[in-house]
Amino acid sequence: MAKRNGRRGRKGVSRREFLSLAGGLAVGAAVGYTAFKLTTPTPEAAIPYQDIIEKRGLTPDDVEGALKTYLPGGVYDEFILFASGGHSGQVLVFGVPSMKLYRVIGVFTPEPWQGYGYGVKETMEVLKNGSNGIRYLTWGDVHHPEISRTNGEFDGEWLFVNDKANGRVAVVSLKDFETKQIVKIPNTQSQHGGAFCTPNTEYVVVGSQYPTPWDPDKGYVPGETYVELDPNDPDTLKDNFRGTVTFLKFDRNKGRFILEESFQIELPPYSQDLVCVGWGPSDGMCFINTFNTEMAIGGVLEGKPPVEVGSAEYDFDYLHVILWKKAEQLVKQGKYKEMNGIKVITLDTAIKEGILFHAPEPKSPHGADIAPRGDYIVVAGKLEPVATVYGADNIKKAIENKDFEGKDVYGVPILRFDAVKVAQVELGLGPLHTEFDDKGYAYTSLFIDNKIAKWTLGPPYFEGDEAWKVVDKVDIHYNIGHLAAPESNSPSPKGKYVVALNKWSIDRFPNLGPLKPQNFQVIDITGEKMKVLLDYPIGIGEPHYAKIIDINKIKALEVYPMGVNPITFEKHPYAIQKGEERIERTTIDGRPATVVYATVIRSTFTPDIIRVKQGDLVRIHVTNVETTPDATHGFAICELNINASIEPGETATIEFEADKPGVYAFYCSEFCSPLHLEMAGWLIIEPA
Ligand code: RUQ
Ligand code: CUA
Repeated sequence: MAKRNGRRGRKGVSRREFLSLAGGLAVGAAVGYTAFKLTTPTPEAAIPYQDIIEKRGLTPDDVEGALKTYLPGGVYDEFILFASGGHSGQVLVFGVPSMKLYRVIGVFTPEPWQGYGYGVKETMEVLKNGSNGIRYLTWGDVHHPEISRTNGEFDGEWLFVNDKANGRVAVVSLKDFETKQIVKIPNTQSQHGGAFCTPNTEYVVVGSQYPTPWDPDKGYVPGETYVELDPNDPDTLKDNFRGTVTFLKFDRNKGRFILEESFQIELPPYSQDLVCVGWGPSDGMCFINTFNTEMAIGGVLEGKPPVEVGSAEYDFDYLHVILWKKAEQLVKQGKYKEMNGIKVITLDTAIKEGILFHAPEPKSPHGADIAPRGDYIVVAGKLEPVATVYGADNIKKAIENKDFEGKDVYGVPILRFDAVKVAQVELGLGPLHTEFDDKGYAYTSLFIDNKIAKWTLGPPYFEGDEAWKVVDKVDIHYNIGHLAAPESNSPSPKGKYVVALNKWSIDRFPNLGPLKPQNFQVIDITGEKMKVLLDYPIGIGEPHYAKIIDINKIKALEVYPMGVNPITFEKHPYAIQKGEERIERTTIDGRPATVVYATVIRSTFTPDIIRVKQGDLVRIHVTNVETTPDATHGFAICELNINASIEPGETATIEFEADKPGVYAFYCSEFCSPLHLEMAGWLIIEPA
């Protein structure tokens, strides 16, 4: 494998090959490339392209990849890719096709350069309110980004991401690319199946992953709920654990989840995996693939099979089919139980009222993805070399006709497999996730084969013999998990590229130690054959999924309106104008405090000497009175673990306890001006 794409023994491009290639490219080239004029008679007169190609030993494929992904400064990418940062707790923002990294967003993890979680009160509160009541959480395992939607289409206003490790979801505004809210999902320990929006972002849907310990009356409370987990009791999971799917009400104007208007459905304690939410013919439904319907818990020291063996016993697992619009009605009718601040439709009620069904899925499946018209749901086989395709109309009809083939151990009806399945497509080994383009093709990642398979959807995308056929495969490097195509999983995918999110990179990059980077590969899908254009190593936590959106849909702010609190987008109550700076000694909640009203502008802090008393609570309200784009100032206080990043127009509150006496320099931590180093001041904490 290591040598498959090694650089040894490759032939360079001849001048003729290069010119014909470049000429072909120039014809269809986007703005920026046409100026190249590669087809003029003597291109080598100006720049010795051929020398460069020969010296660097580039192949025609290399040159094509370079020309199709190179982006000159000042020219913008066509698409923006939001990648989860995995266990970095961040979101990474790239351009496609260039793979320029434009932004790293601290979400579940404090991020000092953004002033996120290092003394800035507003951001500390986001992290604190989003913790779980037993720990101040400073990391998350980000898996699935989602963009807010209008009529099913990505609208570019809000970004949602989940934290698998702690059962949380966060809201990021795409006006300033900063985190606004983190919510701990009640009654849920881990959470893999989020975040996915209903077509108009009425709700953000999240599914639990590993079974949550469950008290039938009290649900789950971290640090409190205790149940028996006994490897000798085959019913231990069945009786004492549950899964959940949560519909978090989203207030689009405020950019906040509202738990009081949200609801949850209790699910069997299988491992819920990926969620998808339908539109068109699948509108009102959501789907969750599951594994471990065997409810194995392991116990290798107790002589039991490990989970991965115990959970592969049955030939079929279940795709949950959930009628969420009907569930919403049940909540309106009061058919719920309030548990830990959320309305819960119990498993019994869900069965009795007919909002939960199972569709059989071949053994340990993975992923659930909806075709552009909302008509097909594709579930990949993972352990089976096939993708199983379900028809939305078939599912609706089977539910209506009670076309069942039995019930699970809880009494959830199982839809007859042959009634809901419309196709099974043999793809290759280890199929995981499927994305779609604008021409009726599906692209499925093959983890074990190290490939992406391109295949045709059935009618009305492709008819007759052309339907459900693999048409191409491309090698990727290596161990691909998700893949992402522009605006896939929406009614209007844009095609053009697929980005492979590869877990391993092995020999693709220099060896910089045992922890290798993940590898993103940009793949051109415009031709008959898919073509890898670019490798891009990810030198940070493992991205799982990514969403790609048309760059024109992003409408970010240049500067904040003056005196705004970026967390709420409202006027900060302590914003001031230049000339209003002052220091006040006062009491807050009955205790001594010093409150400072400060401004920053190139290259001055006002005030620049701040005197407080030991034992004070200190609040420094800083307004950046700049109106120039990019004129950000930092506010770092030496030794106190404090750094704020204050963007033009922003007001932020730095809060800390003056618990130890001392004299500390503070300074601007953003190189803002020629006198940036002089932009400094003193914090004096006088001994009590
Ligand atoms: S799923 S391991 Cu997105 Cu393939 Cu998380
Ligand atoms: Cu302000 Cu450096």
